[in-house]
Amino acid sequence: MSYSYQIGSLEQYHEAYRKSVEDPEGFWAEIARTFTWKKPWDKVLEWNFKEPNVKWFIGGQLNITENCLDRHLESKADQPAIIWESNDPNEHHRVLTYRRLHFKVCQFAWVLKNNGVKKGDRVCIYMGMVPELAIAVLACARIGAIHSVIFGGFSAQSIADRLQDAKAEYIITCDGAYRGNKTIPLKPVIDDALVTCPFVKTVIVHTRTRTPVSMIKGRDLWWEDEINRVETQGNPDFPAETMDAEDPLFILYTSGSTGKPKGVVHSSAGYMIYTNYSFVNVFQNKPGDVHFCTADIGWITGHSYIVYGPLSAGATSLMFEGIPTFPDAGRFWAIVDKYKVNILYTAPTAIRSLMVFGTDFVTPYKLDSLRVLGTVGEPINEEAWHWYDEQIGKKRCPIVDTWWQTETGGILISNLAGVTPAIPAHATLPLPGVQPVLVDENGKEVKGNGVSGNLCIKFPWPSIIRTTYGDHERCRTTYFATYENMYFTGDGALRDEKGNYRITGRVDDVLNVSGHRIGTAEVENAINMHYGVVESAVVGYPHEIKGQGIYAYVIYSGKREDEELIRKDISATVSRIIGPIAKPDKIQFVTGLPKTRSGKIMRRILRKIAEGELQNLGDTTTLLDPAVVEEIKTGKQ
Ligand code: 6R9
Repeated sequence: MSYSYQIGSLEQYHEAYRKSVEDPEGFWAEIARTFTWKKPWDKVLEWNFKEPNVKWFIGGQLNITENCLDRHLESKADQPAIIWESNDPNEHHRVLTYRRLHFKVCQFAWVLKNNGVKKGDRVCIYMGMVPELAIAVLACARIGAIHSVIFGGFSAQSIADRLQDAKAEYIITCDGAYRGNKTIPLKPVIDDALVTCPFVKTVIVHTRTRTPVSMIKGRDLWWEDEINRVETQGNPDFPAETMDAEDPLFILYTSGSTGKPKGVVHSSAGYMIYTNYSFVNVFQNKPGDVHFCTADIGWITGHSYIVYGPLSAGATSLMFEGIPTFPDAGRFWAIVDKYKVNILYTAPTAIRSLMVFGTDFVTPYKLDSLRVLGTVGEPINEEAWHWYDEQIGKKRCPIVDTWWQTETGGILISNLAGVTPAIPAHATLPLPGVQPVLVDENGKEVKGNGVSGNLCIKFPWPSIIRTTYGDHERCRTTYFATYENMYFTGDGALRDEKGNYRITGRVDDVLNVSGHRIGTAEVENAINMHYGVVESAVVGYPHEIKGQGIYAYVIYSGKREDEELIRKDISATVSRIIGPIAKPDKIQFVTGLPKTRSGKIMRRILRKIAEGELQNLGDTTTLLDPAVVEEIKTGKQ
């Protein structure tokens, strides 16, 4: 399949962009027509950002898995859909052709049906990076159930919060997962979560590590037994459920500036079309390419650019179970050579962590199959950009710096590989269909070039967030109420003289640690749960590898005979409440926090101290007690 809407030149980009702004409905309808629909749409778009209410392809019916699987069976049945590389390089890899993946997804859709899962039910998926994770996701979509994948690094408490919020009655998990030289328990974490979630009816457990797990009669089932049951039923094809274009496809929880993570809801048709369109154009995928996105499917990047984007485009997606430094820091490059990877998509934090090991781990590999490199998740610093360009791309592979968010579903601002110019550390230009604007603090649009402001989008694109699960008002206030008639991203940006965007990072209280979004309020809540903690304030600070590190100021009431031990205790509490990804990098004990007279913590000051900018703290006269600042400065970690 070649894609009629793949942009091949700078002129074509400008032409597509112009059309997408002048006639968005005509533009997206032309692309949407190339997909498989059960019933065509009546109207392309209806929207307002006030409520908000955005609907694309109204009246259309489809199933995303027919577009990701069935429609490729005629010409690509034997082409690899998913290539899976295990954590252990000596363990046999697996290849699932489109025929095989279709078969497996249908089989597991039967398993879900046999266990009572129906259209609209929420199914929580907590698994390692095994092919069965992709199979489970697609089987949910086939049956019309709403999947909610939770990253394997979240704690039992975080899982319980999400299960309760989504009212999910079904869980798919693994006994455990392999990551580097560790075996991570998964089912035991689910067991802990279920203590407070008695409404969960069924847990299906896939065997990966075969570590001992408890299996409760009447609730827990082995994946393999359930597949055997389907096999004895004769394995018929599973007819894909008819979904309305706007039926929810999945929920994915993400952090915001308030304490509780939000369940971002994406639609069936708009999400499919936009992830496909952005995949095809940003990475310039060609038939036969091997696309390696190193993200975990527990994050939006994995949803959009391991599963739905590549598969809807009939591409080959490489899925990797392990970590970049096991068995050594050359693992990514070994995988590139082993499978002749053409497109590599990873995060700046991974690049920085590998740079530290030097080029000894790169030089043994040819890397000559690579054609396109990509980055995502956080701003990339120029040093990492150049290392990636020189050492990995050998200066012959365009780097796409892709800016987007869980809420946007797909890449919104990025250069298109080899088609539009790359600029180090710049996401550059919006994709067709995306209308970014910069606004000042008063909400006024900053026009022209060579300016900066808060990044908003003023027109809907097909994969825009539809709601936050169970709380539409929260969606409105978080994204659509800050500036009238605009979607507010939470990021700041610069627009250079030529109109290229450079994303500077979050302007709200959201941290980006190793490309993972973590709310400061979430971490504070967890720290405050620790015995002896009176109050805390969390800020980010520049971290060489992680991009941002977590710095916590803690007022502790108990005795602090062994401060190091208490720090470890507090970290253990955060790990228990949120998960290891949210553990503070630094904890400083203080006796007070800088507060305004109205009781608000002055984070600006705490941020400066954490950054080591002790001289330049700005105005502290409005503080209730300016003396605490001196104390905090002296005790800086
Ligand atoms: C896809 C993803 C979203 C936040 C976003 C921004 C940051 C992502 C970026 C980038 C600079 C890039 N971000 N890509 N910043 N340049 N190319 O990461 O989604 O986990 O929701 O995070 O990540 O701050 O607002 P998500």
